[in-house]
Amino acid sequence: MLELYTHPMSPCAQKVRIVLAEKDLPWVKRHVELSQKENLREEYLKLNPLGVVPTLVHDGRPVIESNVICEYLEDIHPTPSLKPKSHYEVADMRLWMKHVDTKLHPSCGALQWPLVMRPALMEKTEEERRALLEKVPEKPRRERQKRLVEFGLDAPDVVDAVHVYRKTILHMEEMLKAHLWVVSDTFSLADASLAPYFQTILQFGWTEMYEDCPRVADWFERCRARHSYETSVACDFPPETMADLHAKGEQALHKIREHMNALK
Ligand SMILES: N[C@@H](CCC(=O)N[C@@H](CS)C(=O)NCC(=O)O)C(=O)O
Repeated sequence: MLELYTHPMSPCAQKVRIVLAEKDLPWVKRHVELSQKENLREEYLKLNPLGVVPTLVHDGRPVIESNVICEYLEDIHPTPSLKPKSHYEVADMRLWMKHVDTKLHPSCGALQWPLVMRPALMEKTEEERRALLEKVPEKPRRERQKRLVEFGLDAPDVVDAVHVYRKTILHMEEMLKAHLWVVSDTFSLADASLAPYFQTILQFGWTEMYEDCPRVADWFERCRARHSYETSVACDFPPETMADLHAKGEQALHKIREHMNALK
């Protein structure tokens, strides 16, 4: 039995849900309310000491870190395969997954936090907010979240995040000249890892980030057209949620543009 501790807007949980759907694996949803910091509760920290989603529990044993979970699912259910054929392409796939985990993911957090998490935390008293943030286990993440709560879109992390996104998109555009998907002609864990980070761009109405990259636009359309994307990501973004997120994204669009233009 597979259980997944997840949140609909978490891109690293979306990544795992895409992989579960691609492999048509049944799983039980355990919702973790991130805006209420349920991820920092003691019972959850016993499963995932880093206090983040996703966590996969397989027959009672936790597996953490979305990339590790994806490879674990690939290992236990190799068919249909989400690994390219050659060893070189597998290495390339892992490099993309690493890039997503270490660069794109924190960047996505820096863009989402001021618009989504910060308002929820601002409803708490300053004391409650501080106490919650102090509980974040890893120092770099804790400090980043504190900056994003204090400075919102003016935090230095936001400009860096836009630059990471743009450089990633330009790199993908180059790679997609050679093959249909990011590392080869077949959809792999690299595509499953990247796609959710484009949902963030879409939901906030910032698609001009890739409008000069037709191959990336086409790649994302093809990701969205997959059954796995529809049932694991798009289904959690009904029109009223999209409208709300669009409105939030619109407030930030001038900043996103400003940071994109600074790169030109
Ligand atoms: N490297 C981790 C990152 C997990 C992560 O940052 N998850 C976010 C949601 S996408 C989270 O749970 N954030 C809660 C928090 O930071 O308080 C993974 O890939 O699983």
